[in-house]
Amino acid sequence: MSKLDRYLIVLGSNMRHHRFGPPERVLAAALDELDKRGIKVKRSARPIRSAPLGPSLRRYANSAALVRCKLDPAELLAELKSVERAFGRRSGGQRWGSRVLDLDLVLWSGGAWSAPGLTVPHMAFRERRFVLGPAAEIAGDWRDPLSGLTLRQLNRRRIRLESQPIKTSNRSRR
Ligand code: A4P
Ligand code: MG
Repeated sequence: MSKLDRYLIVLGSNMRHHRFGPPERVLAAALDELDKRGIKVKRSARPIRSAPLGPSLRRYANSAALVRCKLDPAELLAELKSVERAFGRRSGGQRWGSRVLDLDLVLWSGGAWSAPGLTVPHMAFRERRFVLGPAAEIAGDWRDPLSGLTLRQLNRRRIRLESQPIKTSNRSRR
């Protein structure tokens, strides 16, 4: 039997789907679709609502899932993109514009992967509340291979940084 790889995927949606309804339902339907395609969902986080990062005006629903499958990271990304398309996501348009479904590959049990069009760990995941919150909920002990920190530690550090008062120098005060 071939060994299954483990992945942490982060899901986002900030548009209704004509059949599934509001963003939270879109995320639940996307998890069902992954399962049907042999990407077995072992755990999933409660969806959170988050303010949009970037130009979009609509709030997001975000979640994270721990999955197992036989695919390597490039094959899994191709499958994630196929699911996005099946949910009506169109390519092109404004960067970070509204989307019915976004599936990002954040961590892989094999460590780091770098190829044109795919970088794992996901480049921006360490700074994002809507990634670290759900990710730490389901996989707090998973260690980021680059920083050596667990998802729980990265999430705590992010909360600490965000709760620090903004320092202003005397000169810039008016
Ligand atoms: N790509 C490279 N590495 C990866 C990876 N690890 N996982 C490439 C997924 N994709 C990866 O992604 C653009 C290209 O990144 C892909 O073609 C893939 O080859 P995309 O999903 O087509 O487009 P995108 O999502 O708009 O681009 P980008 O820059 O990856 O955006 P992000 O980082 O996904 O952020 N605000 C809130 N509150 N919640 C959100 O979920 N998401 C975004 C998009 C912006 N603001 C948000 C949220
Ligand atoms: Mg994406």
